Amino acid sequence: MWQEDAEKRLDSEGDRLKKAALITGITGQDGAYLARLLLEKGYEVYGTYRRVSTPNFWRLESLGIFGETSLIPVELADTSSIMEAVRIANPDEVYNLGAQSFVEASFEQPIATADVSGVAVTRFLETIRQMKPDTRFYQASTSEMFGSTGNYAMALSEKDILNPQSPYAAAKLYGHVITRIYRDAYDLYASSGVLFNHESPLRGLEFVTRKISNAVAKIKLGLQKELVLGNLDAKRDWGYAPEYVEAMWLMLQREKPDDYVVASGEAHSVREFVVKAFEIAGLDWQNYVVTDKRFLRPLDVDCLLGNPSKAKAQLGWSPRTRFQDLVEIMVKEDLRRWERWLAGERFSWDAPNYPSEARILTRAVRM
Ligand code: NAP
Ligand code: F7E
Repeated sequence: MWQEDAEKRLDSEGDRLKKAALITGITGQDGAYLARLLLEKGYEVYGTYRRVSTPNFWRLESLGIFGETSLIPVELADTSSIMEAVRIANPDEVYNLGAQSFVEASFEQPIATADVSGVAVTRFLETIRQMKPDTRFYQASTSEMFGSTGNYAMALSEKDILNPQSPYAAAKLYGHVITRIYRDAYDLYASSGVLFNHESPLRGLEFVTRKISNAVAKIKLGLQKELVLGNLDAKRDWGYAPEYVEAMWLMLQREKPDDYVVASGEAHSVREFVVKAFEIAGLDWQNYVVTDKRFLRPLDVDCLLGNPSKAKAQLGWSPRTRFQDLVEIMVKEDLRRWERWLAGERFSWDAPNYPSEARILTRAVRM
């Protein structure tokens, strides 16, 4: 099957008709938006998902692209499954978005996080180096690598010091550095995007923005009574995820690989997000929000503010959706979902029902 896939991308002269991209973590927020973008650009899109008892394809379904991509089971802790994915997809571009991405969970599972979010980057780079060294590689690095600066006004750029404060950020720093090392040592085309927080209605419910927008919608509709949060003073530079995946693609279209900060250039506190979200629903946040130290982290980054000047100058990328609009998009979408749920509609994530046209490529299919 995978050989047929590779052949379909060749014309009669043996030249490529379509570029192929392999996205790890296609079931996550960024993976789903990036898959849609690359499909729109005419790519053959392969995505990796985890083999679990109930796979998680709701984001692909909600973007209407579930049957449009080829899905390959990959466990990032397992080198052989990564090699198999590269063999199947034979990619021109790899976007390594798969990771244990929740900072709080990294304090509970530091070793698994180090493996999946850190060491797995070397598994990929080494696979590419040995199997397909002309592949362009994107690594999902993060603003968390900067850690706290103690200076709320400091907009961080590619040149600033990296000082991680969580097992997640430490794992990502390893992935960031090893990407640069493979670029310099083996002349691989490997770029890292140092992305600041980016959110959307497809954000996981454990992250603070979606936790807030979902709670506001449920409170408004009488389905929830209160919202329990941790550190309301933390500040983040929040942007809109569909715009951030454009920057990933732009990075791999440059002549030479490099690292880029991608950010909105504005920082707001969790409290500001809360106030705005409740305001959009016509509610006073003070009647519903409580704090609990359960949601405080052993170490938290107090403020992250990014300076995307290099991405603007070299990639021609700029953020378009401002903070107020982002909050509105998220609250309105969660309100719409819960209204539909109250009207009796059930979603794919309530009762998975995957369309039969989905092309799930397994070892068995390849035989
Ligand atoms: P996400 O929604 O948490 O998605 C993570 C993806 O990784 C999911 O598809 C997940 O699969 C997959 N994954 C996790 N563990 C895996 C494993 N052991 N083997 C195979 N796949 C595994 O994250 P996101 O927000 O889209 O972020 C994408 C990437 O950018 C991540 O690497 C993240 O660390 C990084 N990043 C994110 C932000 C942000 O603000 N969103 C900012 C900077 C960097 P399941 O669906 O099965 O869980
Ligand atoms: O927390 C505070 C929390 O979990 C943001 C990931 O995508 O972006 C994300 O990491 C802030 C923190 O995102 C709650 O303490 C308060 O200060 O939404 P978050 P994050 O940790 O910034 C970076 C760039 C990534 O790379 C990561 O993969 O909000 N906060 N109360 C809370 N956070 C959560 N989750 N839940 C609360 O109740």
